[in-house]
Amino acid sequence: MTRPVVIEKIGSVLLLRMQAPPVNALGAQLRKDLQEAVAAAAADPAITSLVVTGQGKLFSAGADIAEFEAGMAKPELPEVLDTIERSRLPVVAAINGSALGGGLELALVCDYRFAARRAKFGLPEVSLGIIPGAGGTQRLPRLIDAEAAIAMTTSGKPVSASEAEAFGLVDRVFDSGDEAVAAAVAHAAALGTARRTARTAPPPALPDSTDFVAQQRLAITRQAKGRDAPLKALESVLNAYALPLDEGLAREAAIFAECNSSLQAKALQHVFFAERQVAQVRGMDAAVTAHTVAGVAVIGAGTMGSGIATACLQAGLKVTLIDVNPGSLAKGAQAIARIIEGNVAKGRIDAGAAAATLQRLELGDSLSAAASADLVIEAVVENMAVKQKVFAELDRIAKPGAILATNTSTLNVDLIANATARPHDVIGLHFFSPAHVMRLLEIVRGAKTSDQAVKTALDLSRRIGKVGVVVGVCYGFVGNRMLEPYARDAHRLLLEGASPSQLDTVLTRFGMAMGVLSMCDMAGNDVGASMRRENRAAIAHDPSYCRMGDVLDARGEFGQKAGLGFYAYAGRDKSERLDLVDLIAAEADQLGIVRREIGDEEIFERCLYSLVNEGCRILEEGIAQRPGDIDTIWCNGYGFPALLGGPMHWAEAHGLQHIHDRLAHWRAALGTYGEAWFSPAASLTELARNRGRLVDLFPSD
Ligand code: T1G
Repeated sequence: MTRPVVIEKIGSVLLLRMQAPPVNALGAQLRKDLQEAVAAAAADPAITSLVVTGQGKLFSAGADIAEFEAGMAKPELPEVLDTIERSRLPVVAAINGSALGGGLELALVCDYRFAARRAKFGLPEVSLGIIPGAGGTQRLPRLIDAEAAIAMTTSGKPVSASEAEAFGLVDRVFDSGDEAVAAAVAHAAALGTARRTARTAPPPALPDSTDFVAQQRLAITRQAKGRDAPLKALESVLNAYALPLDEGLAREAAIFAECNSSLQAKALQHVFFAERQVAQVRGMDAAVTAHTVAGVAVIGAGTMGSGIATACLQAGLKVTLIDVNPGSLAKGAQAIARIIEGNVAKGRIDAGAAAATLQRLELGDSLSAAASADLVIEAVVENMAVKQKVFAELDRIAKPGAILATNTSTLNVDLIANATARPHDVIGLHFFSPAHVMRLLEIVRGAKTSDQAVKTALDLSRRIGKVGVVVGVCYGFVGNRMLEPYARDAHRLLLEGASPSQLDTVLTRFGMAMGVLSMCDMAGNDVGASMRRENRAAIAHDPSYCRMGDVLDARGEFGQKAGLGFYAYAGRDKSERLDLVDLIAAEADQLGIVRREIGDEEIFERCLYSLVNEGCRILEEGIAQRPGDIDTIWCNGYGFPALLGGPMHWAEAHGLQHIHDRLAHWRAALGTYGEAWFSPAASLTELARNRGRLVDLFPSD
């Protein structure tokens, strides 16, 4: 077994190379080997200095997050770093790639930091609900100015090697990791015995301005959006300016432990691993290779089509945007150019890169332009007959082996696939609007979809910067299927007496990025109505089903794009509609629904417990592989707070039994409507009865 630390003696310098693929996480064995190597070197008079570096694309991604839940084995990272910092041997860090979290903290106990230009430097701990726990909040302020130290620690955002050099965090930058290692060894060999660490640095000072701290706290509170860790990180960093190093380190360790035992940390760490686990697809041949995708054809130049084309272009792919309507094609091409040129204005890319990106875009006014594409993504109107016609045509035109994908958001992918003679090459790629921004991609595996098509879709999603989650075929797949009961009950509560702002306020106060009725107005009440028309059979038994959405659609009040929907819109300003109450009351009267005072708790329970209940059904049917997949979908596509870990993780923490009992309560309390929609899922009933956990029924691996 390869040791995670490879030791090489170069003259009087000992080169310690961390080798723990894929990210040199500072796991138990690596920590132990590092500590032993440093102690042994310090005891060897022939060794005068050390160089530490990483093997592979990263220096180190920090502590092994998988150890947090179980508790860290000895020696813990702070102890190992203390050994290095107190050793008689000066150390040069040769930072071959990104140094994140504990990886940066390791570099901070070294005397010099030589970096490769590609390296990034960050303390992302706050995005895991914790703070740096191995000295980052105490040693960084002793090296760089307060503003930069506070920004890095409380935002979690990484900085580039050139920024780090400008801050004084890095001493020299090299074009490659190997150059950094060679220079580090040469520099280390020339070093005397004096150490240059946080222990020898003068105590740091805050800027003179009296309200510096208050301003920082205000800005961080605003950015934190309910997360506790950024303010905890600030509290710890400020100790660096008030306490001696060892006291500051002790306080940091205490704050770290407090954060790490919090619900927020458990939720955010769950989301971290859930997002990475989605790539493991059960039952898929592990040896299958993806189809090579160099050229993509996108059918339909509307909002979704041009967004999808932009996402592919920005990832370096050649794209042919196709639309039989010349006006739509021109509009789509303009929309793409606007986004790409907008990135130049925002300083994200330079003009040259923008021009090169747009040069990879071709336009086509007939499906035949898709003939040479490796992947075709259809984004035409959400109508089964239209999609089947397009796929039958594509079947004739597209080259053998090309993957044919549909961007349908609800329709049966198997029925679309059956319009071709190659259903094994057909797959659903459900993007979310705006498609060049939203990270989520639902990959819909049809009954006949091949493993190669699934693998190709997973690789594409990673390539275009998306989180691709493989789901099965049913109405609305995972995301939209769970949105149905959540939105249905919000619409019903309107008829029963709640107001749009009351509803949306309860949900945004809970942490949703947007209230469900504001979401309907943003997506378009016409879109919601046309989806319901396609699904009429399943909802016909309930005349109140999203009634107000259909009424607004019939009145042309589609929402934001029409200036009127559940709210009134003047540009970006949104306001309550006074006339809506009468409209709703009239519909309720027609449906025989008696209006009453609705409490916030009722809204909370009915909307969110319905969401969770549908999630359980989806797991029972195997439409989603594991609860974490549902959490990844809802956190990345529907604005469910990652701070709560996603709907299924949250439900577990909130209490599955309680959710079950309250659903049963509403089933009884809401008469026929309750009977129709509030029956607890079988798995929820079972888990409530035996006080089980979701993973008992739906294992994560
Ligand atoms: N611990 C354990 N596993 C990790 C890991 C980590 N720190 N980082 C990545 N992995 C796994 C990941 O689960 C995946 O596994 C594989 O590595 C590749 O990752 C004391 C307490 C480094 C930018 O927050 O941001 O230090 O799915 O798919 O897209 O103060 O991973 O293959 O089985 O993400 O190239 C702070 C977290 C820790 C960095 C690479 N560090 N990692 O991205 O690959 S807390 C972080 C990342 C800490 C100290 C504290 C990214 C990456 P699998 P990947 P990638």
